[in-house]
Amino acid sequence: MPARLVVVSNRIPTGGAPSGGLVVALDEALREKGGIWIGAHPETGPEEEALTDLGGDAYRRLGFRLSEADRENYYLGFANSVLWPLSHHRTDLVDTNRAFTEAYARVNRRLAQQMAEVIAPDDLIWVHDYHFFPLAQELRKLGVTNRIGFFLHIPFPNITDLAVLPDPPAFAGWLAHYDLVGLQTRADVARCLEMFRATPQAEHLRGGTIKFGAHEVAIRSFPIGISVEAFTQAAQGGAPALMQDGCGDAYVIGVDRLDYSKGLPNRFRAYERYLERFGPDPRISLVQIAPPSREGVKAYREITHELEHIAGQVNGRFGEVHWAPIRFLHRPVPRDEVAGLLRGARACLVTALADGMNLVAKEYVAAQAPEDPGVLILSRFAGAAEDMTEALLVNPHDCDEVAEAIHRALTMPLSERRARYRACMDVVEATDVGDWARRFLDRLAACPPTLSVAGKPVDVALRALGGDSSQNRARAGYPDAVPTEEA
Ligand code: GDG
Repeated sequence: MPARLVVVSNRIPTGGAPSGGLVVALDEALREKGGIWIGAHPETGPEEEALTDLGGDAYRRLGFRLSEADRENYYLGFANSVLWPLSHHRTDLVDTNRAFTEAYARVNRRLAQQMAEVIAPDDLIWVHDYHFFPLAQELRKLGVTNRIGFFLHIPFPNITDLAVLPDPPAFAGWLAHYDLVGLQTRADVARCLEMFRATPQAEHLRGGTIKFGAHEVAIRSFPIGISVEAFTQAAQGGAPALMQDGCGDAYVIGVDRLDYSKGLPNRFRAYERYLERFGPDPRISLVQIAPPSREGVKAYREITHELEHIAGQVNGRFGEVHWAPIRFLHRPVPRDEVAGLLRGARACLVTALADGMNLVAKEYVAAQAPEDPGVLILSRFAGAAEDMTEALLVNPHDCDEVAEAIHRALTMPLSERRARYRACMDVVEATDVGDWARRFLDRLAACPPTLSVAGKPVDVALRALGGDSSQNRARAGYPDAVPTEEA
C-alpha cells in the first residue's frame, strides 16, 4: 500500500473549499495520498488527551487543543515573540520569558504523544514551520521511525541570532531528527549548514547531508511558489469594486500581513521620498493592503500605530481634498479582489527587511496581463529575490533607491516591462506550489530508512534520546518492537 501522508501545520483549513496556494497544494497532496492533516484546533480550551476530530472526506483532519495559557506562551510567546523575531534579525524584540520556553517544549511533547496514537508505521510525516522545530525529536523519543520531513517557511536564522535562545545547542538537535529539512533558498541552506559546522556532534557528509549520531538529515532548498493557474484566473476577474471611484488613473500596490518584517514604515517613507523628488501626481496613489496580524503581541500593535502615523503625515503633507497619496487598508480583502487589484497596479512594492520567500511577489507577476505588464520592485532581502533577478531589486533601507525604482517602474518602456515580466514569470511557473509539494514529498520518500528498524542502532539511538522506546513502539504497532504487558 502506498505511504499515507501526515501533514502538521499550525493552521488547518476548517470547512469550505481551501483558499491560498499552500493550503490548496497540501489539500491536493492529501487527497492523492490519503492521510491526516493535523493543526491547532481553532478554539482554545482545556487540554485534551487525544487529537480532536475536525471532520473531512478524502482525508482526516485532527486538531490539537491549546489552553488559553498555551496560546499566550507557546503560540504568541515562544513561536511569535522568540523564534519569529530571531529569524527575522529582530533579536531586540525577543522576549526571554521562561514560561514561553517551557510551553513550547510541552506543547510539542504533548503533540508528539497524541500523534503517536494515530500514525501508522509507513506514513510520511511532513511538519511545517517554526511552531514545531522539536517535534521530530519528541516523536523519535516515542520510538517513531517514520520518515519525517520539515519545511521552514521563514528565513533560517543566523548563528549569532540563535544565541538568544535559552539553549542554543538544542536547536541543531531539533533539526537533526528529521530526515529532510527543506528551506526556501540556497542562502538558507548555507546558513543551516554553517550552524551544523559549529555543532560538535554533526558530521558533514557530501551534498548537504548531516550525520548526527546514528541519524542522517538532508538539508535542501525547495523554493515555494503559488498556484499559478488559479491565481492568474482569479486576477482576470477584473478591477474590484474597491477601485471603482476616486483612486486616480494609476496606482502602485503593496499587500502584506501587517508584520514588522515586511518593511512597511520604510516603504511609506520611500513613497514620501518619491513624492518629494519626483513631485506629487494626483493621478497616482500607493494602495497598501495590510490586514491585522498577531495583535496579541505588542510589537505588532506598535507598528500599526507607526504606519497610521506615517500615512497620516504623508497624506497631510501632499494630499488634496480629492486625493490621498497613500491609501492604507488595515483589514483583510477577499482573495479575488486582491488578485484583481494586483493585476491593475502599475507596480508592486515588496520591501521586506527579511522574508522567507514572499508570495505576493509571485502573485503580482502571475496576475499581470502579458501584453502590458506592471513592474515588480523587490527587496533583496526577500527569498524571492534569489531567483527573480529581473525584478527591480532594491535595498529597502535606502529610501532614495526605492523612490528611484518607483519612478523607473512608472516610466519604464513597454518592451523592458515585457522582458522583465517574462523572466520573472519563468521563475513563478518553475516554482508552482503543486510541483513544490511533489518535489518535497518525492525527496522525503527517497530518504534512507530512519534509524533502521531492525537491530541495535535504533535502540541505542532512542535510549540516548531518553525515550521509553520499546513500550511506545509496541503501542504504535511497530513490527520490531518488543511487546510488553502494557502493549
Ligand atoms: C510566510 C513567510 C513565505 C495578504 N493580505 C491579504 C491576503 N494576503 C495573502 C497574500 C499572500 C499571503 O497572504 C502572504 O504570503 P507571504 O509569502 O507574502 O507572507 P507570510 O504570510 O509572512 O508567509 C513567507 C510564506 O510563508 C510561504 O512559505 O513566502 O516568507 O513569512 O498569499 O496574497 N490575502 C487575502 N486578503 C488580504 O487582505 N485574501
